[in-house]
Amino acid sequence: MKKELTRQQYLDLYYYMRLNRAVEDTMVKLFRQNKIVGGLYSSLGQEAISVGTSYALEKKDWLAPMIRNIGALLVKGVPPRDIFMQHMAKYDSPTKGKDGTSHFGDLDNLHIVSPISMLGDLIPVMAGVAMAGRYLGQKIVAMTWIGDGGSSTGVFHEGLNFAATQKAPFVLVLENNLWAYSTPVRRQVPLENLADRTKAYGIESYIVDGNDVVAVYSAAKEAVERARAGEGPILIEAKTFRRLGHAQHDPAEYVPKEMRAYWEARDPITLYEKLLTSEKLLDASGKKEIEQNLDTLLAREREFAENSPLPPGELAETGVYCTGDECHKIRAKWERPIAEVTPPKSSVAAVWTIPGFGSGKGSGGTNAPIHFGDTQTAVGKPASEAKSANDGKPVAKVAVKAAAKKTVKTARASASRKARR
Ligand SMILES: Cc1ncc(C[n+]2csc(CCOP(=O)(O)OP(=O)(O)O)c2C)c(N)n1
Ligand SMILES: [Mg+2]
Repeated sequence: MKKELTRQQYLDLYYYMRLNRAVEDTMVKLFRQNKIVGGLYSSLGQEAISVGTSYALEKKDWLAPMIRNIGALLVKGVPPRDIFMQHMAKYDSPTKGKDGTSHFGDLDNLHIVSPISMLGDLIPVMAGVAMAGRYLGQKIVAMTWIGDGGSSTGVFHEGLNFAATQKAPFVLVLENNLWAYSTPVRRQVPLENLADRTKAYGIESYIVDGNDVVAVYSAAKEAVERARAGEGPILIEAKTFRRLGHAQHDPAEYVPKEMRAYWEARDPITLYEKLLTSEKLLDASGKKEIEQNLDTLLAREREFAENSPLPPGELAETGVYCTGDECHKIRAKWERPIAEVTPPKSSVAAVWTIPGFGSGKGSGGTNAPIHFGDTQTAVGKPASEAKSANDGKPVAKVAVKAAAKKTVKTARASASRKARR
């Protein structure tokens, strides 16, 4: 499964892991200065997972991060200042100061769906994004992450089963860091490998060392290619360890010292530096140059974030609820004829068919009082122009008229019943 990487790819993986760690280190400082307004979570020791998996995606692909996936945001192109400002609830932040953690996305440019706090809920959402991409013929892959704890939620199972039956081009990364808050994984799942859960959905899975960025990237690249080729969803279980507490407030004294020591000796960045040095891809001066670039970048980004104002009080009520077009436009657009994206032409095979389905006939052979969507009918004409086979009248109007006739009849019948009493 090991893929040959170019020199640039090796160095990119290193740069993004270092950037991931440096951004989070900066935020710890900001937190201790009381400048972070919400909770602060850490991906210390898990950087290889966020970076290695998201680096396997193409620009057009979609991702939805969870709390320990700042590395994936950076790889996708989110500038560090946005992450700082978001956590400081500044007015120039992606949510204009409405949120104090990482709940932001970018649907238009970077193709990032905002995190959802309810664990597991991003799975059906991203399965849906993957399916939407397929309907539109975009050949995209959607990716999200889940923890060992989150993999025991109902929606994890529902979502993965749904994605599997739909053969959605979707990659789910299960970060098994051995702890869900203070619960060790062994006390909540009777499995050694959480990847075994996929057997229940008939889908493929990989198990990787989550502290080996090349192994993570290679597995992710293969999974993304297979999902894109129409093989359906794939789960990657990355074995790792949560080095700090659940969030800044949690000293995690419940974690055995030997366990922590074992994993601290397997720091993904230190391990990768050793590999890059032995492969002659990085030397002391190259490392120094990267460190200086990161220092300069982060000093600039932090300064920008600190100088951004807090949101003006009078805007507290705005942007809370969707107000229609001035909030966001719904731009549903069929880029391919419906016939091409529904069985038998779509990549999801029809397992059964109903004769006449989609022709406007009900199962009894009469006109069905339904049509397909408001934009197009099954034959590609706007619904308002669709003619029923019988009398040439628009299908929807026939249904309305028939219903109106029935109401009149019922009203007459009850009036005559009343008169008889
Ligand atoms: C459905 C749901 N239940 C509980 C929580 C509260 N909660 C947030 S994070 C967390 C622990 C998650 O552990 P895990 O999935 O292993 O992720 P990790 O924190 O280790 O990255 C819990 C219980 C939640 N957000 N959503
Ligand atoms: Mg966990």
